[in-house]
Amino acid sequence: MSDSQTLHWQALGRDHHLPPFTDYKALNAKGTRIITRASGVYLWDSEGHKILDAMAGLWCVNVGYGREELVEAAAQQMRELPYYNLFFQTAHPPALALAKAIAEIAPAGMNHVFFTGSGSEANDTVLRMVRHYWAIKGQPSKKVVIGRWNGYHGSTVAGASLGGMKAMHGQGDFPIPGIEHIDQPYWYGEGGELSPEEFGVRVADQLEQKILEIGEDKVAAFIAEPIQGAGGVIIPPDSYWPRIKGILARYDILFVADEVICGFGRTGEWFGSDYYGLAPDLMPIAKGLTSGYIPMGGVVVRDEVVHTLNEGGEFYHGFTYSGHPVAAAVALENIRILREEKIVERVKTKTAPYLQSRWQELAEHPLVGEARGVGMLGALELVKNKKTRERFADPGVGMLCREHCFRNGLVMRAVGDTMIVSPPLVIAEDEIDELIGKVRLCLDATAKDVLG
Ligand code: PXG
Repeated sequence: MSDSQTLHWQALGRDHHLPPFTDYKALNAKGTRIITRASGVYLWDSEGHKILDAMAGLWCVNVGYGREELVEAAAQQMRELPYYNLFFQTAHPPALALAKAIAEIAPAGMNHVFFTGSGSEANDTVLRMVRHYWAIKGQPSKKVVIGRWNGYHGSTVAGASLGGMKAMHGQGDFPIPGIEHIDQPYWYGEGGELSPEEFGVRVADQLEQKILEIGEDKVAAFIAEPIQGAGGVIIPPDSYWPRIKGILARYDILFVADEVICGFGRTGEWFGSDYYGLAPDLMPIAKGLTSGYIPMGGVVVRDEVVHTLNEGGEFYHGFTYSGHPVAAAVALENIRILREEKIVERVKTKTAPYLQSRWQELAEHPLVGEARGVGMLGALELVKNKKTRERFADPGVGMLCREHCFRNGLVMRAVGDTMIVSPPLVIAEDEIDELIGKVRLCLDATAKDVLG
């Protein structure tokens, strides 16, 4: 493809498009990168560069790019029934079959799904549903949802509020009332002199303190990602989830495990809740549900909650595209592929252990303070001083590294100075070798820039 074609698209972007999570002025000064096609774990840009996509798009292309079966499932469903809705006592086969398929892979006792168009809509549904639930149970004052600082639950009003991204909160007075936050279990960044185990207990105990401070009679739910994704692949210390589980057992509040990233095999189990042995009441899902081929989300709901909802009259909530038949057909086919090709098992027994052992080799690099990972998730902390965990004063080291990644044909995401990967679950061992080789190249180039 010619450079002039790229310039043409960049001009269209500048003249007509407002992209998400973007500094418009900064982007317009240099022009956007145009991705034109993809296959397997690779992308190609408009200049013909081949790029290893170590982020699976945005943590979503679990079965990899170019799966014809998903294309066929969509085309077939479009011919048969391109749209109908699930409102007002109607339904269609793909949504019903998908709800059953999800119930089969979800943790025990979670047998119903409310469909949405995205992960953000799933979390808006969570807020609506938990408040409705407590009202039905005669406790309408139980409204407050406790989230965590630096958690990510989407970008709608409820999503941004449940999340704990302070920069997002700063743009327009969020969180909305009725949402509170506790600290994240980010030992490397915030653990100070405590051991990871001590720190895990300390931040988990904040949940109990918060419940007592607000009053149990006012708390509806606690929401958390099993592993924080957008926050920087924050893997809690081993002490964290058992301690949280103990607290949840003592108080009558709902637990929401946001599985938008961890779900559908990312950790080597079907859900992050399986990986940590959690028993959530609600699980928002999206991304890997369709491997990103088409937008879809949902909330998987525990039987006890459903029993209560059944007694509550009409739930005044839903979206035009809740359970869209084409999206449902694609999701069903995606789940069939994950199951029949035993992709989740392969991640658990073969490719994740391989990725994680090779990822640990990167801890030796002079720039890397910590290399951590679970399943098909990995993070590297870039630091000035490995011993003291001191960061670089200039906050752009992660972005610098990211630029080197693009130059070397690799998509790796920077969250501040934390570099993260979340490759397609189908990545093969030789592609993992290529990934590690490229990450090393980029770390070397970054080190040259900042360490001299
Ligand atoms: N929950 C979690 C845990 C997520 O990661 C959402 C909800 C919202 O889903 P939708 O489909 O509404 O985007 C997400 C989304 C990033 C990045 O930069 C992460 C997400 C979205 C966009 C960018 O890491 N996660």
